[in-house]
Formats: sequence, C-alpha cells, structure tokens
Amino acid sequence: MYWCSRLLLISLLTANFLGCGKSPEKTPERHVARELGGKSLSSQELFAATLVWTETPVKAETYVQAILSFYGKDGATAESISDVEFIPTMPSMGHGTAMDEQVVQYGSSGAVTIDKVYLIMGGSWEIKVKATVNGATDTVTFKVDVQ
Ligand SMILES: [Cu+2]
Repeated sequence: MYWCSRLLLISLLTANFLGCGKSPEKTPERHVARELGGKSLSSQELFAATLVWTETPVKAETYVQAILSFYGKDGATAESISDVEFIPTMPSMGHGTAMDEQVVQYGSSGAVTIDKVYLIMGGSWEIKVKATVNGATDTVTFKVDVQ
C-alpha cells in the first residue's frame, strides 16, 4: 500500500508540475483502434480482436478476468493464436501494473482467457494486447474505466 500511495503522490506532483503553462493534455488519437464490424483492429490492421470482462464494472485492487477473441483481418475467427501479452497501462499517469500473476489460457474458437489481471487503481486504463494471429504479430489496444 505504501508503494501504491507513493506512486499516486509522485504522479500527482508530476502532473501538476508539467501542467504549468501548458494547454490541457492532448491524447494521441493513434492509440484508438479502428473497428471492423464491432471488433477492434490491431495497429497495423493485421488482425482484429474483442475484449470482454467477465465481471463489470471492472474493479481496482482485485483479480479480474478478461476474455479476448481474435479474428483475421477478414473478420473470420483466427486459425492460430500465440504469444499473447496483456499489458495494462494508465497513459494519463505514465504507469502500468504488476503482471506476474496473470495466467494466459488458450481456448478454442479464437478465444484466449486472461486470469488474475490486477489493476492497481481506479481510473482510465488502456490495455495493450500483443499477439501473433494467423502468423502476424501486432498490437491491439482497448480502453477500460476501472472503479
Ligand atoms: Cu494511475
């Protein structure tokens, strides 16, 4: 808890300091994934994916589970998926979270379950998912508001 509070304090101080004399934050829009029939396209548009949280709202400081479904760039269910990395980041504060307890389970029909996702605080998060789908490696980004 000490580390967590300290991180928050440092982040707040930094944000205030950097905020001096600058216009309000500009969020780079390139992080927002284009869609393909309700699925988010990866950054180089090599594959698409969806992310469903098993329980909503998504809560901080507790284990949560996410289910990813992968599709080829044609929108068909992915035939092969490997090397999935599930990387939560908090862009507004410049930090991530501990990922060492995450369990990645490869299922059937293009589904991959990520167990024991632990988000250290509430607020706006971006989840960067790196994966190799049908032989193509790329990253797709999702947004989630955590309570
Ligand atoms: Cu934060």
